[in-house]
Amino acid sequence: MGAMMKLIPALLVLAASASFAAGRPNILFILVDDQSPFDLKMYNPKSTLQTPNLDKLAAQGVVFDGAYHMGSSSGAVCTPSRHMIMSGRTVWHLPVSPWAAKTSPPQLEQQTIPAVFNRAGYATMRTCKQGNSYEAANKLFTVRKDASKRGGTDESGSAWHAEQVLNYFDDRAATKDTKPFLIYFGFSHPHDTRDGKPELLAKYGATNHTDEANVPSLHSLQPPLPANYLKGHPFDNTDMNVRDEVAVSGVWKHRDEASIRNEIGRQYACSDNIDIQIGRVLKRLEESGELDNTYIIYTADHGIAIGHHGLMGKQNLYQHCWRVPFIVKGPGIAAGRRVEGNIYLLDVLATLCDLAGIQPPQTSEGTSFKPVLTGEKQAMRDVLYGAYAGGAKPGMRCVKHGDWKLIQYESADGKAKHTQLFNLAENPDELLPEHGKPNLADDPKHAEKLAEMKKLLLSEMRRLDDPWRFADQPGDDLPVPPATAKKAKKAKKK
Ligand SMILES: [Ca+2]
Repeated sequence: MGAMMKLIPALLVLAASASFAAGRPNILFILVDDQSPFDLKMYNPKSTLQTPNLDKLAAQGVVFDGAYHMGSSSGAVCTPSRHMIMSGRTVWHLPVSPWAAKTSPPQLEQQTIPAVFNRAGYATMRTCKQGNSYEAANKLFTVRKDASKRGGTDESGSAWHAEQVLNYFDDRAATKDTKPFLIYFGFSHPHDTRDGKPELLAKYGATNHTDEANVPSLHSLQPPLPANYLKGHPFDNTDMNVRDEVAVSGVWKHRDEASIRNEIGRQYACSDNIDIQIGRVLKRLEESGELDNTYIIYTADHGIAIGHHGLMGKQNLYQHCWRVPFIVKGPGIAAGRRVEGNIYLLDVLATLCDLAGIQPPQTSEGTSFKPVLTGEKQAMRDVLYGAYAGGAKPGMRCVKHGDWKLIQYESADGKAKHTQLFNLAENPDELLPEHGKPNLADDPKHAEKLAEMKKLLLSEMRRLDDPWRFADQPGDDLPVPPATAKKAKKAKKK
């Protein structure tokens, strides 16, 4: 009996490693457009958004508290984020970055998720929105069903993307395709315009508000205001007039309680529908018998403000925008785990390769976080860096180390200049002096910590080839960066 008891854990470990080593698992990568982790109850107990399918996925897998996108050189934050996911390149080494000709290898698309998995013998399929993405990579998926679907009906909304995946499963069954699959299951929502389905809007007390001259009505079912809500952002953050801050249909420049709560209600209606659609696809996967051999990853390209800190868009580096939701379930991953992780979206390619037993391309700069999935590690790195340079330059930068986070803002003309220091353990909502919470950067007691974090930020900026420096940093003899690549510049700020 005693020996048997001792054997059981060893057998479990063997079984777990055997399923990891089984090889050629399927991959279902689910990407939503513009979702803050704080929209989800698993990250924010006060959220009223219902996501039973994601909750189930989380209970069966691992939830990451520290998953981040690395930033953006343009207002179209989606575009670099999706390039980083596809290629595993860091933010200043993308084909859409300044100095791309020097820092991004030629034909990088041949080293992206679809190209790598096609070569490895996978069947690759993609459905997602059109535009603000990585077109050269997107078109390499063997099956591609892209369209922007942000309407309030099944045909014009999120159900359409699920249909494409379900149709693909039908085709696989009909042709008896036995190749492992990699499906990039993207949605166009909850990105604005947040036209929810009527029954889901009603659930969250929201309307598809279209009248810029007036504000919607308050409703008891509308989600509450976020804890860090403000009627306006208290200082110039270097990009206060970007499209998302002034022109999002349903809110525009309004920041009153009803406009914000209604818009969060619309966001939740869209995210609720996404959850329903994910449920349909997972059910089919289970019926086909392929669920247990499939890694399922759920995440967003970046977060979104919608009233947090008086902001609407994703063009800032507060946690609601820099952080992303991240859930993984699959063979060999113990159920119900919660980890810090400290991963970037650009680690996805290296990780998928690791899980599938494929050599990652040399161009990938990401790190496989499989050790976090297996439970060997709690986190992949200590220091995290974020950048936003879509408005005035250098723009915004942040660095996080443990509970401490520094955000620095600066415009070259000197109009914007601000430094924030947060301890996220005691101030997780990043409350500001306007909320009654002092800025630790102004507190002499934290001068040493501030200096330490500034030093870390500079070292990350150097390590990652950030093409700009702040006035209080060494210039490092950097030339003035060229304008962001034409492709990103022309793209709508979505
Ligand atoms: Ca997006």
